[in-house]
Amino acid sequence: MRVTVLAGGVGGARFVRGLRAALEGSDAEITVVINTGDDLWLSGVRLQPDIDSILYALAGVNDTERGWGRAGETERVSAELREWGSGWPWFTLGDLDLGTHLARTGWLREGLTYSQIAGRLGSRWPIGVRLLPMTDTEVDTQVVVEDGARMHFQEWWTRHRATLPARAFENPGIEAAVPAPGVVEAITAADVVVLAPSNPVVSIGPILTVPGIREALAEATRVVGISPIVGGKVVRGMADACLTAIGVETSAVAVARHYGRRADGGVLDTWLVAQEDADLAPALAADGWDVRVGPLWMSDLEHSAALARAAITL
Ligand code: GDP
Ligand code: FO1
Ligand code: CA
Repeated sequence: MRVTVLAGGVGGARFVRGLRAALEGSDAEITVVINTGDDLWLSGVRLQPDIDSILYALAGVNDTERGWGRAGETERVSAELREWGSGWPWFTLGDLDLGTHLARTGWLREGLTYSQIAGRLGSRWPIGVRLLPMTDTEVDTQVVVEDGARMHFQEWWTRHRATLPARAFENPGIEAAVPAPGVVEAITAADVVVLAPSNPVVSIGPILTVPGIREALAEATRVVGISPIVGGKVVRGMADACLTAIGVETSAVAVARHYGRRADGGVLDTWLVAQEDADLAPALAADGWDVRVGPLWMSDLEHSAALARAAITL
């Protein structure tokens, strides 16, 4: 069986860990197409937060409490960078994490592409999953705020904690980008493609905006989406601020409609919602949706695996 997941960072990582556990012992192939809109240059190194979140989580070296970076991290270099006035004082580059950024930046300078680098990063630990960036082109997400000013997504998200009212999320240059090698094939050849319960706007959004990815999804065998919204709330994080900015209500139904059914030119065949949102299912079903109720709380590996099982056996 071949399963391809479109994913952002933490929500994506939890789901993919569950999927790997659910398929353990089988000869299934798992590919994750990861958002690179969060990526940035800082203090001369390239960061790829969503790729690193998934890599670290699959390797079991992630900081599970903080939700980003490495477990057992120290911050000596970051303190020095602050003294030098390099980088952003509100954005911490941990020492172990910096090792990843230095290695990546070194490989970039040697001429490797981001997808080749993802392959190298993924080969350090036996993660059992193929990691692919959505594209090899740098198309960082920018946020347009109320007075028309724009800033990097990380400044809006991490510095301002998504509190500045946003007008739009943009990925300048994305119209000229192409999917990274292997992405289209991973989508069209999969038995099932899963849209992880990731941020629909700034994690799944950029992936779907890369020219060629929606077209690939149109040819996919089956596409299942999992709601990141449970009972009208984001399970974790600030995705509601992103949804509000693009005029989408924070509800499992509104997010489904935002993605759309493949039969109507959207990207999904099936939408998985939580028990808490079961009462919303009939409204979607009346519009032709195949909507199912599933175990949407990924509170631990067991629950993540149960969700993954539900998503791929529908
Ligand atoms: P980020 O890149 O680190 O922000 O992570 P993602 O974009 O991959 O995922 C963020 C989304 O994951 C948030 O909008 C959460 O609502 C969702 N999420 C986190 N944990 C869970 C969970 O246990 N169940 C579901 N259904 N969604 C979750
Ligand atoms: N998030 C924070 O809230 N504060 C930080 O200092 C921070 C540093 C950081 C460094 C590397 C990295 O890969 C991620 C980092 N994050 C930090 C998380 C990240 O900014 C966002 O949560 C994601 O990009 C949203 O998915
Ligand atoms: Ca992200």
